[in-house]
Amino acid sequence: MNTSKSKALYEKATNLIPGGVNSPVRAFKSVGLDPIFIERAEGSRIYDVDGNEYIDFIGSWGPMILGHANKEVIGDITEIIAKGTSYGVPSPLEVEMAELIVDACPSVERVRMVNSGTEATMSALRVARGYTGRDKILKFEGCYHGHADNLLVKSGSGTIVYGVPTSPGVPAGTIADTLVARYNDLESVKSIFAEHGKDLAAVILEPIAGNMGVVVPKQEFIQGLRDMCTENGTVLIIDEVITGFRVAYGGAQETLGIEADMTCYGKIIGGGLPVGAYGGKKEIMDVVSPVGGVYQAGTLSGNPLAMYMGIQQLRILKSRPEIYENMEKHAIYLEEKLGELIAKHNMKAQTVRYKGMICLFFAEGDLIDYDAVKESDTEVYAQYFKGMLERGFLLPPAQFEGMFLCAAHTMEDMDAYLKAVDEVFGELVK
Ligand code: KE4
Repeated sequence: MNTSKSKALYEKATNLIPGGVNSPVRAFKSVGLDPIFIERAEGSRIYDVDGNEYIDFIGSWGPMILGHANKEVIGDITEIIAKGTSYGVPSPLEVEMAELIVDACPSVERVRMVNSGTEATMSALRVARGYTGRDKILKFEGCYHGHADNLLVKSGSGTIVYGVPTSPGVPAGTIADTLVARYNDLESVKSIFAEHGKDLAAVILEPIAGNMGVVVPKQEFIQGLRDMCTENGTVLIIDEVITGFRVAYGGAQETLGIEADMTCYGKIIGGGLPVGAYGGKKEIMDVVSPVGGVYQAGTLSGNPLAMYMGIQQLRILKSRPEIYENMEKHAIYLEEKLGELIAKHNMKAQTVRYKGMICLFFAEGDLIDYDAVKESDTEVYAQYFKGMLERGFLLPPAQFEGMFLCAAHTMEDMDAYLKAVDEVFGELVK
């Protein structure tokens, strides 16, 4: 397939932008290819600058749940733009967005808009620390909550408790209060609470771990976290940047039947424009400036365009529950048919699915935590990605990301994907 224009753009971009991309995963490094550059997208289709068409399973990593360039989401955006694009003073659209989020999630009584998921989680942790007067936070190995310094932490060698930075430039002091436990391992959490419980400001977790591919929480793990946070006065922050409005309109808190103290959002609530939000119980959020002393601010927070696109998207999702039913139906179909293809080709692979979220892992075993999923064969994934790209399917260029389905995908898209998988599996060097 011809990718000459992408290659020329990439060559130019790498002399202007680190790695030629504005977010590392877009560089296709994990799959050993040069990235394609996108010209346009519509519905479930995306087109690169060389005119190649793909069925898109990245969906901008989540925001495009209704498909690209959805005319109902776009609505009257040009009229909104004509009114001005940013005021620096409150506007009605911010109130409407806040109302939609508060109505959608019972545990969110107050919400603050920011400009990315990173800002949301970074701010939520500061609020939790300000509210509790405590410093320590607990995250889980394999979960990603954006690139704030105190969250770029992985478990230390052997000692699962105190983390080590996952990135240069993160001072040891910044992560000295970040503890790390194993996802789905309540015992690893109990021992941390036993030693640090009264110093723990917050526990933050992905309710379904979308940055390990798709890893599903055990119900007792989630409930155990909730109980331990309640007993210790620790703020339970559920990071719904991926799952919010994706697994259900009420997010993972609805489907898991769990109530957070604070919730973080991003992606879907912006309809494809830059956005994030954090919210929670009134008692906690009242510490946020200008009500309380915890400072957090943003020039473009609540930007009218992002609010408008997000409101349009949320209104459609709220009014059409069949969107979630259809995405789950597609995911179940893929789970079933991929299982058949894995058996047919005797692949060391499996799918993990939660509602409409699904990941094809080239791994065996019980994929319940990072130690398990990191055994995936990323080389085979790279071959699968390449083979699918050449057949017109754009998958996440990394094994540890799930496929993002959207309302614009059809059963024909699913069958076309499966037909291509059958061919690619037949070619793979296992
Ligand atoms: P952003 O700052 O990228 O808007 O959100 C950070 C974030 C927070 N929490 C969760 C659970 C997330 O998944 C993310 C960001 N997700 C990645 C992909 N899994 C974004 C893609 C990228 O980094 O380019």
